[in-house]
Amino acid sequence: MIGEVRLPDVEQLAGRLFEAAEAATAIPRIAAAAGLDPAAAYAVQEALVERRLTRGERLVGLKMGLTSRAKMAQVGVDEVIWGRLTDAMRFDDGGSVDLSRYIHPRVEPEIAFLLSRSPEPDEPVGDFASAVRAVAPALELIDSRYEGFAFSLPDVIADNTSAAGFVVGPWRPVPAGLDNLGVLLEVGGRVTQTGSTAAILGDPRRALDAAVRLAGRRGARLEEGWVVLAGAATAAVPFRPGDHVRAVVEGLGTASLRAL
Ligand code: OOG
Ligand code: MG
Repeated sequence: MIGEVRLPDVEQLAGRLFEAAEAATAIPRIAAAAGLDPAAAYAVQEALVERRLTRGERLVGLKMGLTSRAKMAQVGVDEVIWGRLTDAMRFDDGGSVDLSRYIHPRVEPEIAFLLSRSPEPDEPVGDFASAVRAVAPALELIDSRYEGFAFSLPDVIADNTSAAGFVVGPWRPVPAGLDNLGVLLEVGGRVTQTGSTAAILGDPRRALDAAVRLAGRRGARLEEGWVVLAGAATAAVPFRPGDHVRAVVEGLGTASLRAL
């Protein structure tokens, strides 16, 4: 047993979420009926991502979620969460993505960190000069597998925190300060969201600390060469065919993606 859920249910729930993503078809929320608590929901997430690994995908990083008030308010969940990123989710900067593979995709601006080594599970890496090789502006494509893009905390954890895709802009050395950089999200050259890296737990470096600590608590270790997304500083916006989106982070540059 994990929480209220029998182990076989973890696999069954992971299977439902996996099929929903494969078929690009939303499903009803699962957590309340299955009695999922956050711990059991992380077990479902692990089993869900395991299905991707079984078909040949590779883990390439972690994403933090709900690290800003703007995001918490948008989805009505106010706890920091994390999910797993695989190589198949990554798109080239300036590239394009076929949106018919998704249910109700949204995009949001992110900050990405590139790990230069594997931090110890409880190590504070907030000063992180020794653990981070580079930083980059990034975009995340999120796509809840639940109807109406609506979920509880355990629902969204089980659904790999809505992870669907990401783009990393040019890497650059970590600047002295990361805690007050302007963030813009542009769609078709028009600014649709504005924010600051200060919105991300006060400083996006705290998101990295949280990644190490929260993932470590579930037995997941961050690896050298992995990408860590710090969580969006602004609300996400719908991503529609024909849209060209760009994240602009002051002093770091841009990352862009086109929707087909
Ligand atoms: C959950 C994922 C949150 C972020 O950056 O805060 C997230 C969602 O909004 O569906 O990726
Ligand atoms: Mg995100």
